[in-house]
Amino acid sequence: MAYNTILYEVGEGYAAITLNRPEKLNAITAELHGEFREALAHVAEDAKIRALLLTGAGRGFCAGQDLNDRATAPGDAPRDLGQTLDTLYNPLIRGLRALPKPVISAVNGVAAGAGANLALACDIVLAARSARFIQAFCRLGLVPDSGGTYFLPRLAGQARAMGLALLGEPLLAERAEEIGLIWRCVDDDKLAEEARKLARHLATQPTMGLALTKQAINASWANNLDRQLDLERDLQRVAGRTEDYREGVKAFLEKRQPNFKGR
Ligand code: LHQ
Repeated sequence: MAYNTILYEVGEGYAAITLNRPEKLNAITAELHGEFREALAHVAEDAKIRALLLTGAGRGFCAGQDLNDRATAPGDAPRDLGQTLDTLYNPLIRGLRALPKPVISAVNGVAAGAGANLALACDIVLAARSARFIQAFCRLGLVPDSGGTYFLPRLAGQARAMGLALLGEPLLAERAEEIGLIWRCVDDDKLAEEARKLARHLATQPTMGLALTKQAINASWANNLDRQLDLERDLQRVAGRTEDYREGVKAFLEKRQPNFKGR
């Protein structure tokens, strides 16, 4: 598929979406939103795609909203940013969280504003050692969006969430790993291969089981233990009916590697 602002590639069981406005550090425009949405719909629909990899072209991952789209002349009525979130950013974040396939972000460089939180919305976040995360919203008088106020305190704790959001200082990838904001930081020249390796691996795994696991872990934030135990019961019931569960047990008993089909 040919797009203007993203690259979309499919191979070895996974799809890769590369934000592709490198001269603007992959800042997000309305066009990019539209193309991303379309690509995500393909990923969701195609059963042969069993994992998604998200990364950026060039030296940045994503610098958030393209601020050129947001310039206003004196006397202009203020833009309704709530509507922008309702129609563009929130559906994107919800779409990634709800995608019944694992999503990896490979943060190849700076991730700022909505770009940082887009990365954090993914299930597994890998980052290049030179990458940095910036909650740039406070520099503009804005509130962290795209899930920032949800992810930051949950992943890194209240004190760090407040510091990051109120100060807007860059957080280096190594430190992001140390404080549990991301899964792993790797050397810059290893990022692309590590990310593809992970995507290839996840694409061979029991996709339904992974999707249900993702659902359960994401739901846990809003549940007490009782409700979570009930949810685990319900989801395990579904997982226990998959072909992959049957294959997993059979392969174990036959002392061989399982051949999961994602069903
Ligand atoms: C950019 C951008 C950018 C346009 C770099 N836009 N061109 C907001 C409003 C509406 C609704 C929804 O939600 C949001 C959420 C948000 O995302 S608000 C936060 C928006 N992002 C930012 O405030 C980050 C702005 N960028 C920066 O602070 C720096 O560019 C960072 C720290 C990311 C990188 O710094 P450098 O490595 O020094 O690169 P640079 O600043 O030289 O940028 C390279 C080019 O990219 C440059 O263009 P130029 O034509 O001069 O070479 C920048 O203007 C352009 N660029 N971010 N968001």
